Amino acid sequence: MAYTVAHQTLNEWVQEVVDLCQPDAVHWCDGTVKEYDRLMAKMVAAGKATPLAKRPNSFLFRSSLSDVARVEEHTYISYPDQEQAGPTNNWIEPKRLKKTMLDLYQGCMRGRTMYVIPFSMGAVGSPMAKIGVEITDSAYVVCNMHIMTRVGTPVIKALGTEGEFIRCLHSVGAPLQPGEKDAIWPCATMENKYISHFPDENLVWSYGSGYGGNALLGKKCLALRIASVMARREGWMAEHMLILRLINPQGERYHICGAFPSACGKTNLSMLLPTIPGWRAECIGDDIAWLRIGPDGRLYAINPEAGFFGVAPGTSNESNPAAMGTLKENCIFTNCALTDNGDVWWEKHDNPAPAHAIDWRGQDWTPDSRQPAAHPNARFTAPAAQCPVISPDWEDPEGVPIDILIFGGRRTCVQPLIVEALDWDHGVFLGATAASETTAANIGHVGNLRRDPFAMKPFCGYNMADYFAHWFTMGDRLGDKRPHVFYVNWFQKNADGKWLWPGFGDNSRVLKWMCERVDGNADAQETPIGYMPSIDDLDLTGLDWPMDRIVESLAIDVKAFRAEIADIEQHLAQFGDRLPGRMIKQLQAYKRRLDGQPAQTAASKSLHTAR
Ligand code: O2Y
Ligand code: MN
Repeated sequence: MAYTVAHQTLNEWVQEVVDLCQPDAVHWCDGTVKEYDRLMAKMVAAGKATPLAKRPNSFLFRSSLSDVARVEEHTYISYPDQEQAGPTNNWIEPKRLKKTMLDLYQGCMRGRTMYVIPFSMGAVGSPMAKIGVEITDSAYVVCNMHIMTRVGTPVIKALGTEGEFIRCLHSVGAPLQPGEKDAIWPCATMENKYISHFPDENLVWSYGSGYGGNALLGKKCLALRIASVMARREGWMAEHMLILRLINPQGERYHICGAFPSACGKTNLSMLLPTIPGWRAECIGDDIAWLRIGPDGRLYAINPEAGFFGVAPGTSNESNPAAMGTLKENCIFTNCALTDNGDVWWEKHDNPAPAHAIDWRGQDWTPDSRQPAAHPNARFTAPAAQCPVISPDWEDPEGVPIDILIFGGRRTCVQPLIVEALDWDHGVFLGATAASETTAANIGHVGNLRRDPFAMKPFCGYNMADYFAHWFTMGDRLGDKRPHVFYVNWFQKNADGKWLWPGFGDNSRVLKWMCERVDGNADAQETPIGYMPSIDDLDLTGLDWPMDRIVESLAIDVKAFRAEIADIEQHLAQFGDRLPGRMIKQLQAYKRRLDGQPAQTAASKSLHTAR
């Protein structure tokens, strides 16, 4: 190996991977624009990328038909003891998993270049940043990592000779025989895809997929699955949350973190344009928040990422004008349709459907085609700095102080527009029991209800029951500096299938009520499911929307909530004895409230003691 850095352990690991995967060449990434341009030019020449005439420095990729999304059923959290992974994670014992994967890795990079990508999650030098090194045989991954993280020489410098780094090994799993022509999107068959995490070793091994969260290992693998374990160990939190700053007409700032499952409009909310006169919003992050308690005892959040990897279909000037502004140049598009004039297009784009396009499969497409032009999980990769509403403080190494935590999901019925938790422990209960209807972007059968605690079900790197306990502990440490906790549902429909709430920029009206609650300036009614505004408590100035629908969006059907208790009990029961006693207390109190009994009775004493 010709090139080495000053970090001996890193050199040794790279050499180990060279010996195992046997690439034809090794390239250490420096993170420069020149490097990005050279790799992109190579992929264009090989027919893997299409430059877009209509968008400067932007490119379209088409994946293999079988490699279009995260593969949860092939994602593993590997500890010696399955209990540590818990019931919500797939588990294989580390020795066995490593044996299987080492067999696959053996010679898997033959005929390819191996790229070594030093990257930082968080601004280089931030006290909250973590360094990773991804080794990959995909130039597409390198270019995406350039946008999504901070890559290259500054990271190597920050590592020095002995800095700690998280090892992330990735291969598309498609070695080339001498003279063999490469595929447009090389990857392995489904049964040979493995996205494996070894949290005890701060180690990620990914094999067989070149797509998104399976391959850009800084994102879900490091910044959530591995980081959640580190966070618990070190007393902070790694969460699947957007970060938003809301500014009122007086210039007062409120910082909000929101946890929503995939495909619930998290990116849209993070770039919200408030419709209430005088209110402004700035985006700090759209997907992941790292939170720690600052010197003043408050909770501070950073966005560890540097870009957005957003779902393209549905993104438009109506749903997310700021995202559309972000996408004007310097972007990578994956599995969007290609128009004849050299632009991308997707379903629900502002532009009308083109008369002809090449769809995500590379086939001719017309509006009469039965299939969508873009894959429902088609993506854009875009630099966060290009977002028209990015906060000037989005890279503040200390983070921003969080006033409000929001949980939510996509429910067409039962769950009202907005509820405030009665206290921190109730907020943890709301997060732990959060549920959403599934969509094409998170796999499973579309329309099923799935409990997705804290939107972390696919991303928690350890036993979810211990994760709940960590939330309780963080609340104890925060004391009276705890953020207020809310639960929202923008997605209710009435019996005619019409939306009850307009959503998008009008969500600012709900956020305003939250800010007023933080300041003690807004009324709320105590209900069995939490504090709720009446319609008069929401600022609806200038809103052109049927009032009866808003009234309906704030109604609660106690019977419907009671009917879901069995499902909540079943969900919590999967954690067995590991479930914190405080969660059981919350469940009991919730049931009593729904039964119309006082919440503070001696009954809670009969429950087992809180951990
Ligand atoms: O399908 C993928 O690989 C991407 S998944 C993803 C990407 C960006 C932000 N969030 C998600 C997610 O699944 O939560
Ligand atoms: Mn996400």
